[in-house]
Amino acid sequence: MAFPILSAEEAAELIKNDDNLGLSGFTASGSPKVVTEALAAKAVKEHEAGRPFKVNIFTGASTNTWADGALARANAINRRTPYQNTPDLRQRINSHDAHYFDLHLSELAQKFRYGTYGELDVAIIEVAEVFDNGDVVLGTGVGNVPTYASRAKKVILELNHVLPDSMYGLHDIYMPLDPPERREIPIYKPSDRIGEPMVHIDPAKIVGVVHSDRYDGIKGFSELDDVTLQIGANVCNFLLGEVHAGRLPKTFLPIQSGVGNVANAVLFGLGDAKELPPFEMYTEVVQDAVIELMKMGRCKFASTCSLTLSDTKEAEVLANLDFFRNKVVLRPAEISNSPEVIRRLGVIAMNTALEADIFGNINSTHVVGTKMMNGIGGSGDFTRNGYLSIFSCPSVTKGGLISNIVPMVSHVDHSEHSVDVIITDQGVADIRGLDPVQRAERIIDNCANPMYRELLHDYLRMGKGGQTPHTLSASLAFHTEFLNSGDMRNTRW
Ligand code: 0RQ
Repeated sequence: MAFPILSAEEAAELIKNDDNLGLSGFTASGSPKVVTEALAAKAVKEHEAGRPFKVNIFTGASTNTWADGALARANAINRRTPYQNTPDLRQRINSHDAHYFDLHLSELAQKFRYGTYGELDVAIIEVAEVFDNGDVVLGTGVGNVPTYASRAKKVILELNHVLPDSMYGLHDIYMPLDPPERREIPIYKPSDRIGEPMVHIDPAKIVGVVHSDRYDGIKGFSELDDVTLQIGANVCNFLLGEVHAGRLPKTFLPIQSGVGNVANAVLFGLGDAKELPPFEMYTEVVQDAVIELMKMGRCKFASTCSLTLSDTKEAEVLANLDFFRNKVVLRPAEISNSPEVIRRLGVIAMNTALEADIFGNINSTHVVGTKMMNGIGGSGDFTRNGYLSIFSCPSVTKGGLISNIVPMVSHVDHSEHSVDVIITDQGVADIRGLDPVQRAERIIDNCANPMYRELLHDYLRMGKGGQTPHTLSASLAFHTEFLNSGDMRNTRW
């Protein structure tokens, strides 16, 4: 090996207070594991010695308990973007200990290259293999590695021994030129390869290699229940209707599916819906369900930024890469989430809402309008540019205390202009071509839980005109009632 072997602690010593760090990986997969954990321990010691120590963390998406988790527990994160989902970091963000800005995932790499966030001091990159000329084979997630590796002043590699050498060939690494030289990204079908299997890193920048041997640490999903099963069935019926009506080609279009339990359930629904043809995915995360769909022959191919798999599923896939090799390609986030490619391929975008309002606006990020949950992630990249943009969620949460269909969302991530269809366990509201009042009637009748329908209809009737008849003084009454009594059903107009 041409590069020094370092312990995680020695690598952490190379990182200074207020450094900008670029981490590999995407939605936990392929994120660093041991250097960040050692960095958190260093931060604790620095704090105990009365010295400030915080770093700015730029990633592909969320990371893991040894990166975001450990650093947040050590209160060692200053700036953070573009997406996160660890409970400890969530708490730091909501108490303003960590300054998080929520960003469309497709944008971060180019914003870094444009110089928006300053220089990158250190990139910490998990790899499956490293060659003496600086070429590396990445692991289960790509994220923004090509940009971080090219921009960082120093690169620390985590050579993860659970990743087999046969990872070679799964990745398609491509970095677009920046304006005004940018050309089209030449992807015309999900399986097109336009780049190279490895990332080239200037060997002079590689300051050391640290050994690790951990899976990505992603938990399994909640068991499917009646509600999530019904949402999955409703999504499939809707898509089937679109094929029958000729609005979707019989050969189907590539699918994107978001993160979380609801998205996982929707994917399982697609496995059962044998009337729909086998499909391809142009997506950013491949969750456990997709692996099952590939084994069943339902999913023919997935272009993705990461294999976001629970540890048991990750071990299974890594042990059977020959089966998956011609079914998966892993791309950088700015390519997997490229608005240009998503629009060209005609992607069916399927994401999850925390809440939707009766006029079609979506909140995917802020609990009761204030507390950050995870972030917008790639949902905006896909929703705004998809052929068909679908949002799903249960009609109620917390046993009915919260209605996920509300008069006005308490935070807007996706506006009515980008949303085509809303689906809950109650049914489907296809809101294409409807004016705001027509949309509201359809969403209330088809998607709201019966225990909230009358309240929502009354709200709509209360409006005194205008194209979107809100009663501004009452538009957030569901939320204020929940904060007051803990039950939105107590709302009175
Ligand atoms: O909380 O765990 O305490 O019970 O929110 O809800 O129903 O389990 O849903 O796991 O599918 O996640 C939007 C968060 C949904 C996710 C979100 C509470 C609920 C529960 C989770 P508990 P569920 P899921 C691709 C695209 C944004 C990013 C995105 C997400 C918890 O899908 O982060 O789509 N999406 N990226 O009880 C208060 C409400 C609530 C609520 C649910 N209205 N008010 N709490 N909850 N609705 C991937 C990437 O971009 C990387």
